[in-house]
Amino acid sequence: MRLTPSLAVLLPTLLLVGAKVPRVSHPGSKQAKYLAAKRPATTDASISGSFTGTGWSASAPQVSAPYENIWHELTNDEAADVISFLHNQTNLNLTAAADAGSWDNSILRVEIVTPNKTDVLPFVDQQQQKPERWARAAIWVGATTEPYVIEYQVGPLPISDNSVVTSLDWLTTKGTTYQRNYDADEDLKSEFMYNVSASVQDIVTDLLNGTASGSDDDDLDIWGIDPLWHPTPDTTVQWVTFWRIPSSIFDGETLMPQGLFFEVNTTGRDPSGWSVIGWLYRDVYYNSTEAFRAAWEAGELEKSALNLEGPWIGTDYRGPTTTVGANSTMWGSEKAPPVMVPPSGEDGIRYKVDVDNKYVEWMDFSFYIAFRRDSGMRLFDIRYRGERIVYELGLDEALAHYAGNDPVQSGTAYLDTYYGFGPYAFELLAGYDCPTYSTFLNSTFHAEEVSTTHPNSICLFENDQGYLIQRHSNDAYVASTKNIAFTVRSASTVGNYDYNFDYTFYLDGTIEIVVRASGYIQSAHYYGNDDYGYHIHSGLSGSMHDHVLTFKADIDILGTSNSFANHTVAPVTTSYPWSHGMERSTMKLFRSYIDNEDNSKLFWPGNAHSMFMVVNKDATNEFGEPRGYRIMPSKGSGMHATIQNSSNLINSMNFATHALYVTKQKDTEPRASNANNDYDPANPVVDFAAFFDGESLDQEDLVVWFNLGMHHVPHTGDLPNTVFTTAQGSMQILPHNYLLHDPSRDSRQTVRIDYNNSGVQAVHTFGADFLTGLANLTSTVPDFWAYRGDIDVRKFPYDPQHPYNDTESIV
Ligand SMILES: [Cu+2]
Repeated sequence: MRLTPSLAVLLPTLLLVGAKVPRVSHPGSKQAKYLAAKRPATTDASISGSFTGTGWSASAPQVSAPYENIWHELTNDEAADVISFLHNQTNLNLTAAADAGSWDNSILRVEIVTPNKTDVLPFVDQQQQKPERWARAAIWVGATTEPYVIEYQVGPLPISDNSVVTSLDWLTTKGTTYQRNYDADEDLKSEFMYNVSASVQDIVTDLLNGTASGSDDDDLDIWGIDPLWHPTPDTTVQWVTFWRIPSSIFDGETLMPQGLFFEVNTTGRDPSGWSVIGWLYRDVYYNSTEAFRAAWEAGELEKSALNLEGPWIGTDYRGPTTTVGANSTMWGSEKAPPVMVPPSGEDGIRYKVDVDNKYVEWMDFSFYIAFRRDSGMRLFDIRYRGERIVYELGLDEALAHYAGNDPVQSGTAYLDTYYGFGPYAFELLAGYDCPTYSTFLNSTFHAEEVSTTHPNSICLFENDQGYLIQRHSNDAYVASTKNIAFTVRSASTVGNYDYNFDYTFYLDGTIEIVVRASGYIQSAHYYGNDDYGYHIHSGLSGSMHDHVLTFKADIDILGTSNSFANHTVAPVTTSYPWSHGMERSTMKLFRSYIDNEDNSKLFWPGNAHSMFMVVNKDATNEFGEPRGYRIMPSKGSGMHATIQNSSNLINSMNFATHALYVTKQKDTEPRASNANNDYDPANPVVDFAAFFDGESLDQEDLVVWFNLGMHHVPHTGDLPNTVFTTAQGSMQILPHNYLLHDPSRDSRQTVRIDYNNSGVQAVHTFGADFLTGLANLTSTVPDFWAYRGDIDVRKFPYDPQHPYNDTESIV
């Protein structure tokens, strides 16, 4: 997603010097973010419990994890040690990140190397040696005419005489983590573009009624395509356009494109060699600034409608008087809506948490939570009734590929792990993002030698799904079972867009993965682009784009020897011994396996007529059916990218060509992409296509990769923000002949009422407790003033006496 200037202001420590980062922040958009100073709370804190430094423990009963969370992100102390150790490696010639310029070498980020599955399972399952803990470090190498990013691994941890800095190339498909950075001098490029704008300031003023000069007084911003283009391997070009900078708190810059574009050649690191290639206005291309100026001076340029700031970009309540279209009838909307009420006290909480190990138990499920800078929250070792069913579950990449008749929309294809989901997983707002009675956990990432903690950025809660999981009735009884589910949630605001991630566990053994999108769309200036979206405001097109979010689901069914079954229902014409020789048109179930990676790039079949399952052929149930877990779209129909062979991403979107994939698990293929791919998409560090090399999938350790998302063609209902109700997709992983009956029968939250014409004869509640007493509704009102933002801890130079000397807050 586009990172807007005002967001960049929120996270100054993320502006990695010299790295490819959000375009230069504009001072004009800064001031509004600091309006909300701390004030006294309007209510008492509604969350009981205490802030422990590792998480908000709420009142959840404690449990001790069966083993330590070996996937846990680096602690602040580990990060400090790794950074210090790297600085001791004189051959790296590192400059402290706080002092580094684009021609220095510096540490971009440090993170844990997720331990190899083949090392973890002997430790977890057979109490063998614990896997060594290693860090990975992304180093920005700027002191060269061909700057690059490279990753190393550092360890083992804790740092000792045995620790080394060594190659991480084994985690790539390219054979090296080396990745060229063609956008190293971004600040200079911005300055160059402002100078280009200044050279035609009279035209910009006339057409756009604004100024983009890089000064505090600007009302226009300049940015464009992502990633950059290379018409030849040795050249770098980029199209940019003008955007209006909001003056209010609402950072809706991506709703205000102005319709004037220019292309620059920014090859090399010497700005004196950079040049303007051409201009575009109202679909007319001018091959030089002089040609563009001549057309303007000749009066040939008709003015387009501008996208100007107004209440329409704000998300505040507007009231019925400003409602466009039919009159609003939201009678009573000022009244508090129904709320979920927390069970009273610790006794009412039905899950257990080991906060330090981010380990959770709910009903028949247990799992560990980990967090990554690139991809955010992940779950490990998900067990159901004591058996592992998913070893790893998490996001791997998020693609947002745009299209348009203008070069900026056509050239936009965000790979969001480049920006990272971790840095933008801000604190969740209790009572809104999650129920006030949730348990909240923190997340931490380490970038630019600063450790940032987002308190309360992961929440855990149980809630009633609002519909039953089971019911049946007749003229003698009614039986119903409540559909209570448990959700782990985080949300990341990656620039203009907000992604909400849910992992929800159900009483029938199902796990649901849900992604929802909200926030500001990136729009296009409206001119001649009816084939690329709808006309949604005076000068605005809702620029069409595909969201494809790739998830990894390493499913293990009763061990790691598994197969991938395809059971298809299909029409047949057949006769039977009893059909007197007559053929009947009917259907059958056809069973097969996808037994090789040559055939394991899959689409969801039309009419959903195939069932895909990970099964264990050697673990059949007593009826001879292999036990397994099925994977199937829940909300939406699954997803893959419309665009194939993307001109923008080239070899870096091979995870988005199909709806789902199955591969043999390899320690060297832990992720479908790499955050550094975006630096040079033609030469990705990890090319997902390379995972498919004809290996057997028959009773092997399998990984399923699936895509969620949507074909997003924004309409007027996306203004001012896209809404979660429709912008969502989900996948279910559900038991399939896994147990011998529906396991939700084992929940006591079931009632059976026997009745006849005389009335109720018996009520069966199966030992379930019922709420008593009065609900404390005040406790459901969130303490808005308790919102704390993030905590940065500079690690180099590290001063343990003043660990919070670099604290930044987002409020
Ligand atoms: Cu969208």
